[in-house]
Amino acid sequence: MSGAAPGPGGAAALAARQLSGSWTGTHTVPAAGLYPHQWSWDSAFIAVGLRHVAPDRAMTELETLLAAQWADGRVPQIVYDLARDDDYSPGAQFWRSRDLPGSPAAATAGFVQPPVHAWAALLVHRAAPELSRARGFLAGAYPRLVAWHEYLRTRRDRGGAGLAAVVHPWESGTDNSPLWDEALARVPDTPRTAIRRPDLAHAGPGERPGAKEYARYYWLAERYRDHRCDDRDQGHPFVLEDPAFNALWARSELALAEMAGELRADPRPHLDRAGEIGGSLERLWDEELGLYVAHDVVADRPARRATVNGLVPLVLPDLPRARTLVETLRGPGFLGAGAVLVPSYDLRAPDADRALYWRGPAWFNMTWLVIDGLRRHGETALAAHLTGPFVDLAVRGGFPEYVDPVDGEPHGTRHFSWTAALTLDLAA
Ligand code: 9YW
Repeated sequence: MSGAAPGPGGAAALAARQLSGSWTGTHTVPAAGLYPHQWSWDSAFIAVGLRHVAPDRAMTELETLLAAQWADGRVPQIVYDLARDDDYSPGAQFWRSRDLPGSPAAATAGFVQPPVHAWAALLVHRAAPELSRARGFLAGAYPRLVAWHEYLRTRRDRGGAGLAAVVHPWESGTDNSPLWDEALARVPDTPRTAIRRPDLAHAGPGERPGAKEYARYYWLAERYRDHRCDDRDQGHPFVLEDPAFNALWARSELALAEMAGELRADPRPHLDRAGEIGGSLERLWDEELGLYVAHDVVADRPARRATVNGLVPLVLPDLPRARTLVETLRGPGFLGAGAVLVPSYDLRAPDADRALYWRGPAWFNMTWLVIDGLRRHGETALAAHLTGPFVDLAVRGGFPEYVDPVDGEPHGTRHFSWTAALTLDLAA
């Protein structure tokens, strides 16, 4: 990497400008071109950054997403902009969500993404409490967020252990993570839908999942859609408990407790729930790897891969495993491998690839979560050690989607909104 990076003030200004360019009036696109709609967990991270410069937009961002909530409480993975339906696949035509009972007026995907929203909403509220109160932001968001978490509790505890399961790799937000390999291998690669890959116009094939993976992604999405997205399909072949998804759920449950206090509602059910999810996470602990792994509910066995998903539980306070997680983070598979940001996958693994999507590159949202967790557990020096390269590589790379964790080379699309938003958060 060459060239001088601007100072922190410059980084924040560039990030803010980047986000303004991707604002549609109701939400921010993750990246014009590659991702032209509204994505669920992207909007949460984007709101976290926007709160510093445009809290009104941060509130609108989350309100737009929550307005697309389904009657069963799910907050959808994608809210489609119908004017752009050909630009991303699978699109609104694939899901035909509006044909399903209980779907919102907006056209959406049937899947969900990690529940970071309550945490984000609380941060947004705190950044501008007067605006938030005047607008009724929390009062409007809280019941919707409670319903979202209820959906996870009542419809997604497929393993019966108090954890929410994902039914597709896309739901984890970490699409081709090695955590999903074994389970995905039992999914047929014979979808009926013709697969289009508009993504390959915006990122190289060596930076995106392959054709075989896409075939399986589509087959699995068809199966879920054809069962009316109702979560009752006992034969669904892909049901996994992800440590990152569940840790974020618990962290968001703690945020709901704070919101409840603010709204004079009872925080205790949320605190209890957060404690229960945190307790259930124990089931995902892997002593030998020194981090959390996923659990394959269908095969009833762990998916034993060392990924950044297994470090994300650091965001939880009172985590008995925090010290071991920090050691693993410092260890030879992650920062000890010469990485300056947190790799998505243990770099010693024979199939790790520092350019390939969720199989090695560092993603800015995951590093931001780890930084938050490090601060929470008093590891401020290590948090600061990650923050410098975070801002530097984000700005130098033109807010890339992900980077080589060792040499910082940018990969995927540029002008990626959560990279800009979280840069804004760290540089603000
Ligand atoms: C895709 C929008 C989404 C993120 C996911 C990321 C990617 C979509 O982009 O998925 O086409 O693969 O994996 O986490 O929400 O930014």
